[in-house]
Amino acid sequence: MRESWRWFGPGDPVTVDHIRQTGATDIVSALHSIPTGEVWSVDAIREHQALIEHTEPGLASLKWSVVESIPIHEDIKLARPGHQEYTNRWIASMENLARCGIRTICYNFMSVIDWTRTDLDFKLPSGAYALRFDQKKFAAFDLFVLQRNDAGAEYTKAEIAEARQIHEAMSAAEREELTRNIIAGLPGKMTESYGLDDFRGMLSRYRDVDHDTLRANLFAFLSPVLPRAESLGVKLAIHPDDPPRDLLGLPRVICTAEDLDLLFNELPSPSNGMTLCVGTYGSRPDNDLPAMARKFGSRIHFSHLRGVSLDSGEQRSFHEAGHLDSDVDMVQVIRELLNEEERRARAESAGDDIYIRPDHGHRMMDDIDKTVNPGYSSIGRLKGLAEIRGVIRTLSAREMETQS
Ligand code: DNO
Repeated sequence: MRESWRWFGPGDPVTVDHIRQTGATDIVSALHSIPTGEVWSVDAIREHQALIEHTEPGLASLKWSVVESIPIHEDIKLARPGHQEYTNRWIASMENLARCGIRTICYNFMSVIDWTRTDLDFKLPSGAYALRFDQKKFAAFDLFVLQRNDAGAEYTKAEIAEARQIHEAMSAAEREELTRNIIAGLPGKMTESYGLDDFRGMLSRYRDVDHDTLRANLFAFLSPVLPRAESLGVKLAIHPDDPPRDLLGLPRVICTAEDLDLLFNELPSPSNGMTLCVGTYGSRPDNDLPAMARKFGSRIHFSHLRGVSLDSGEQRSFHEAGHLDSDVDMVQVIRELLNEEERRARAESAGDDIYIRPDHGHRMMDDIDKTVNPGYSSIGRLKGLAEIRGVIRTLSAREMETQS
C-alpha cells in the first residue's frame, strides 16, 4: 500500500516540506489552475511535478503518483454537440501525464456540483471541527434559497415544513454561508463556482437527463478513453458521487455496488478502475464497504480512507468521523485491500500498488486558528494517517507471522 497525501499546489497552506514529514511517499495532485476542457501540456505538468519532486540533498523524495482529478467538461456529461472535442482533450491530458510518468488518474462524473457539504465547522464533543452534510439544511437551501422548480415534488409535506422552519430560523449570513458551501465551494471540486442564477441555469440543462442517459454519456466518454489508457498503462479510478445519491434533481450514477457492476460489466478494460472512497460509499447504509473492497479488489487503484457517522434518525445526514471511529469497519476494509495486494503480488502484477490517502481530517489543535482548505488541514489528516498506518503495520505483521 502506498501512502499518499493530497497537495493542492503552491497555494496549499500545507506545503510539500510539511508533507514530507508525515512519512507519506506519494503525492496526489492536479493542475487546478487550468480551466476545465483545456489540455494539460507536458510543460505545465513538468513544472508542477518539479515543485513536488525537486528534493534538497539529504531529504526523502516525494513522487507525484496520482492525479486527482482531470475535470470532465459538462458538455461531455450532457453529450452536447461537439463534446467529442472535449473528450479528445481529456485524452491528450492523460497522454501528457503518462509521458511524465504519472499513470493513476482519479476522476468523477458528478454533474454541476462536486462533493457537497452543508457545514464546514461542525463542532465535535472533542472540541475539534468536522465537515457535515445535513439533509434538512440542504432541503432548506433547495426549497427556499434556490427555489428550484419542481423541488417541492421531491420532498414530503413534513420535510417541507421542517425545511421552512430551518430556513426561517437562519440569519441572512447563515443563508449566505450555506449557499456558498453548496454552490461555490469545497477544495478540489471539479466543477465551476456559480452565482445562484447561473446555478439554476446549469441545473435546468439536466432537466431531461435521467440516470440511463447520464450513464450512457459516461460510457460514451470512456469508450475512446479506455483503449488509449490501456495502451499507455494508465489506470483510471472513478470517484463516487458524494453524497452518493441524487441531489437537486440531478441523477447520480456512481453511488452503489450495482452502479459499479454496470460500469465494469459494460467496459471490462483493466484500465477501468475505481477510487474506493470509504467515506463517500459509507454515506449510505446499504453500501457494505468490506464487501465492496473484496468484490471490486482488482478494480481498486486508489482509496480514500475516512468514514462518516450517519445521524440515527435522518440517515441521509452525516458528519465526518475519526478515521477509525466511523460507521464503517475500517480495519476490515484495510484487511481486504491488503489481501488484494497479496493477490496481485502472487499474480506478479508488478507496480500494481494501491495508493491510499487519509481523506479529510478534523480541524483541531493549532489548525483551528489557521486558514486551511476545508477537510484538508494538516494535523487532522496526520492523525488519520498515523491511525491507518498503525492498522496496516499490525495487519501486515500478523500476515507475516501466519506465513512463517
Ligand atoms: C473531496 C474529494 C473530491 C474528489 C473529487 C474527485 O475531498 O474526494 O474533491 O477529489 O471529486 O474527482
